[in-house]
Amino acid sequence: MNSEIRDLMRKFVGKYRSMSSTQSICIDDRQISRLRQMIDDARYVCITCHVSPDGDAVGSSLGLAHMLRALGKVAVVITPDAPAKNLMCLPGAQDILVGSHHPDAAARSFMRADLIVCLDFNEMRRIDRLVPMVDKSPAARIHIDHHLDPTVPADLVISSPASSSTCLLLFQILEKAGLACMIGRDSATCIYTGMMTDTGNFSYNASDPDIYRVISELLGRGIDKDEIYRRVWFTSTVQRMKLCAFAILEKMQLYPEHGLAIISLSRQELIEHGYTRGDTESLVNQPLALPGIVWSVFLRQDEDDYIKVSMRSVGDFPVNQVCHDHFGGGGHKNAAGGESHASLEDTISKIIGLAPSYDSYLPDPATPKSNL
Ligand SMILES: [Mn+2]
Repeated sequence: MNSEIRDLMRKFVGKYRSMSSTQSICIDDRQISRLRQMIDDARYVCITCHVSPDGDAVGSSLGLAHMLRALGKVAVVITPDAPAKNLMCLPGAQDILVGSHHPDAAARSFMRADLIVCLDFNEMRRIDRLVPMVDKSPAARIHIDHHLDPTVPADLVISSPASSSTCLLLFQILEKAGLACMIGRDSATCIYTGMMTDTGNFSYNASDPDIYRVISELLGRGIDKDEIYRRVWFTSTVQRMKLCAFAILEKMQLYPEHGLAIISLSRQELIEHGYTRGDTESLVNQPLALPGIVWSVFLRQDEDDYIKVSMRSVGDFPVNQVCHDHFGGGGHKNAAGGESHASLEDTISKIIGLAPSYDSYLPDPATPKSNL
């Protein structure tokens, strides 16, 4: 090979190698050895995650539990309330101790634990009824999460808001701690689930090349990724399909001048359609498929005086700012949430009223983005 070509190749490989490492997280080596020490010292580990646990919360909790059991530890996953039905197919999901169903057993378990691992939440109030139980426990505590502004009190905090999922972060941490060899098929299945659900099946927040290296590691452990997708993600019920169809057909309001779409569902409408938790999951993303819509709002009236506000956006539109400034919430630039205690009508009027003040974030139609 002549030297000119060799130089060119070196340059090319160097360029892409440096690009690929830009988003990979940096975890402090001291944190990793502390984590390893805490795991080695523990015999009875409780793992907990946020209320209304999603794929990432359940996936990371079960993924870690399987790994710890392979190490010979007792590992108990305790969730504040029951996970959505589609997650119950995950290996070990049937053994989850649900705090709302078995509060006494949950409290006893936390008291017995010598280590508690808190996964996928940034504030204690996110574990709802489990807060006093965890607070009372004498166990050492590890907190691993990817949400912004973590405030969970713990002996070891590993926070990485740049990570697309807690599951991805967990795998990278276990790998660094020399424990990847203890991750078997069941653990890998659970970890893959959270990586998949938190990125909409790798359709957003999924440009970190390390995601795909980790997927390849998980595939190597025998996971059936297509089956996980089908069972966990691409599964529905007649009620859910009809509710989402109704929401889009009858309840979607478009304000193209502000790049805005609003979908709202009242308490009454939810009841009429036999709503169960998880049925409106990812509905908020749908309007973003429309040309010119960069900001999507979904309002769900869970109680007469409580509306769950969810927002998604594309590009530079900062929905975390909208949620923070007006709905007592926050999140990421393109995915955020908050709440409203006004009526549904008043909440919609409020959003329409504040929309013009965010027009400066709309993409400039005179300078359309270049093609891919
Ligand atoms: Mn998550």
